[in-house]
Amino acid sequence: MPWLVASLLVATVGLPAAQGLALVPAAATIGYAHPLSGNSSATVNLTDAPAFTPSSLSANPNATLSVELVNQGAYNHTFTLSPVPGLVLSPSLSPSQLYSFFAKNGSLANVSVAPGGTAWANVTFNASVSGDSFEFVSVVPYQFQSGMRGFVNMTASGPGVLLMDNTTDAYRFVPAVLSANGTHYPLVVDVQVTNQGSLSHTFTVSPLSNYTLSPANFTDTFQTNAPLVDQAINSGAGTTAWANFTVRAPGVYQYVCTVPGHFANGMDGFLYVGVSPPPPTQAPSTAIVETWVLIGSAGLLGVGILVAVIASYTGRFSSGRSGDGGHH
Ligand SMILES: [Cu+2]
Repeated sequence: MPWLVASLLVATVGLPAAQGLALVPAAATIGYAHPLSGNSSATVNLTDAPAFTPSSLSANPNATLSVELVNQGAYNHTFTLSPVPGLVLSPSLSPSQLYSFFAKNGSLANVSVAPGGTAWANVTFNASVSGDSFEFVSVVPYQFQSGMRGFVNMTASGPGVLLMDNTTDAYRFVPAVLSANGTHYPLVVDVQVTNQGSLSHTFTVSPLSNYTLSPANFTDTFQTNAPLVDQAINSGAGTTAWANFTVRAPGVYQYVCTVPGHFANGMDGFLYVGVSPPPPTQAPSTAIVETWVLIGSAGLLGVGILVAVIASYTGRFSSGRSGDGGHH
């Protein structure tokens, strides 16, 4: 499972402690972790031309590409994937030089397919390879040299961290605790915010980590320190907007609704980035939950709170490449 890759883990726990959430069903207060499903598959024919058909594949960072390899020829072929992003192997490399390259650098996949046979290569790409390409070749002598090569092109826009939050006319975010993790910073975070009520709201993230805003000071604070994102959520139940922003460092970032009066009524929450959320606290009493349901917001109980996946663009920074394919 790609999401088990260490660098891609997302914290899964988290309940608001004292966020005035007595009216919110307990289950809806948890930001559950859940990876984007960016996995993909493709079938590649290996022929005696010799060639890969197709020779160009695309795949998503932070996801697994499964390649079905079908040998349509009468000779052995291999699907050997270079681990070096952006590198184009010179066709003038001799068979022994090609072997030396893979002996030195290893490979992301190295599958030999007998004539008439079928095999699979499953490759999980790190989140940091957004926009990169990786060359695959057949290392059977003189096949690469005769043109048996291709490329896996990574989609340029990584999925980022995907969270979902909902705004309600009870002046609440549900959940009011979100968590995400990444080993590389800056970390790109996407939060899908859905309006469960009828009023307009905003999803506005403080740029100050480990700092608690108050309804009295947040306006001044945001004038001095621009929010990481100030996403309007238009009126109308079901309206959805994406808040896309970048978090520079781990920490706890408060988010609020800036519509006058909403924050003062309790409309705020906390995003834990690379920091463990507080342990679960006692859930609201059943009676309160039932009351909540009865007043007409049963739909909230079905709110699947998705959270998270991953991605950071960082590998690209450390590898010195310019930032192609920026975040949407
Ligand atoms: Cu609001």
